[in-house]
Amino acid sequence: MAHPSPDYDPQQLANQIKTWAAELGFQHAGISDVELGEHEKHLQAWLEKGFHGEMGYMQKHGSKRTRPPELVAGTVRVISVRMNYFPPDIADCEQVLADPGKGYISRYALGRDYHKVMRKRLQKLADAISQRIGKFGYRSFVDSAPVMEKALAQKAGLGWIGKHSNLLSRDAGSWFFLGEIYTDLPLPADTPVIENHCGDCTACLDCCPTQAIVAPYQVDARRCISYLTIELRGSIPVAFREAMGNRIYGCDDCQLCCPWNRFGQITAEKDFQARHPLDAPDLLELFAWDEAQFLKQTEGSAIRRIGYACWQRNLAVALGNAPPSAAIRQALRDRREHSSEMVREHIEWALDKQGG
Ligand code: B12
Ligand code: SF4
Ligand code: SF4
Repeated sequence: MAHPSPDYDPQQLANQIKTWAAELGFQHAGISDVELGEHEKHLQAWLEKGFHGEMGYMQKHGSKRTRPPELVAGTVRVISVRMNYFPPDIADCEQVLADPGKGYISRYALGRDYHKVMRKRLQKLADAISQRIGKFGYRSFVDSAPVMEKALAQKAGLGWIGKHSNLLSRDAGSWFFLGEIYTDLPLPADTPVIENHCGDCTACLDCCPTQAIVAPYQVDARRCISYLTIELRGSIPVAFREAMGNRIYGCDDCQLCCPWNRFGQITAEKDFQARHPLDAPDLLELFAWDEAQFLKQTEGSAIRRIGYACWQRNLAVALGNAPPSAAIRQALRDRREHSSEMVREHIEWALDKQGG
């Protein structure tokens, strides 16, 4: 990594970085050092319990995840940013969840893929820094590499890690993404959020449909609907299918029931505006899409990453959970023969639930 040009005032540069970040549409930017202390032990314990399931990438990189300089040599500071994603003018979440004819898609996935949106902005932030001080060492990330995003953001003062394990803040709740720039600039670090404002609340543990939050701050991903619908490539264990209800891509329940999300902020970001009718789609209409339609309708969206087979799999489970109807049974039968073995098994399960 190149060494930073010495002719700048680190405090002044840190202030400027925060101003530029705000101008680029980030609602909060903060700076931390690279010592992740206890977080490394918690990650290790989580992996040892097998909570990562089939997400092999969570254990593949050893200590690179918890020791930033091992991932990018020379890193001494991390700039963490947050971007709100909850879109305005969308169907009421509880109403969609309560309507078995509709599918529920996580609110983060209703607009354009956040990875692309945020990575471009982080690049602009890095460009602004190099225009000011000259060449410097950095790498930016958005959920794209072995990075402890929540722990770093907590250290940088963006919020605390709640019992559901997401980062949240008093003024913004938790409906936001995180991204970061690893850098060799010796910037002044911000004050971490030490205080945890969860208090005695256990709402997220109580409302989780699959009891995936097995203890405060510990999510067994293998039980989490977000994992089952997005990360898992194979068969969804039968034990969780009923509890999934009509959640067809991700799950927001632990955030919907969190009291701090009463103060959650709506995004003004054009890219995160919801593509209707994905906020309250009709299950049978989605199930009727062929692969070409799926690819077209999800262009530029994070949903596309799971592929058509997993999409059909998730829809079959939701249809199985809907009240018995002749139209649903017909749609399931029509698809049965044209589906892969993995999807067919879910269709059979759904048909069984539908009474034939
Ligand atoms: C793997 C992963 C998942 C997995 C596992 C979730 C998890 N909790 O780890 C699955 C697929 C289930 C998932 C789901 C979701 N994810 Co996710 N996910 C990640 C990813 C890639 C890594 C997270 C990680 O490091 N896990 C490892 C474990 C050990 O960490 P942890 O559970 O957070 O545990 C920490 C603390 O709770 C604490 N801890 C752990 N055990 C203990 C025990 C005790 C006693 C104590 C005191 C503390 C403690 O220390 C740990 C380390 O800091 C990050 C991106 C990234 N690179 O960081 C996104 C990320 C965390 N996900 C994100 C989102 C939005 C989601 C969903 C909301 C999506 C959705 N709507 O479906 C759900 C939320 C589910 C939930 N309750 O966590 C956002 C969260 C933004 C935010 N505000 O925090 C991130 C940061 C992506 C991003 N760039 O924005 N995710
Ligand atoms: S995302 Fe859903 S399934 Fe996963 S921990 Fe939260 S409430 Fe439970
Ligand atoms: S629901 Fe309650 S316990 Fe869970 S994160 Fe929110 S405040 Fe904390």
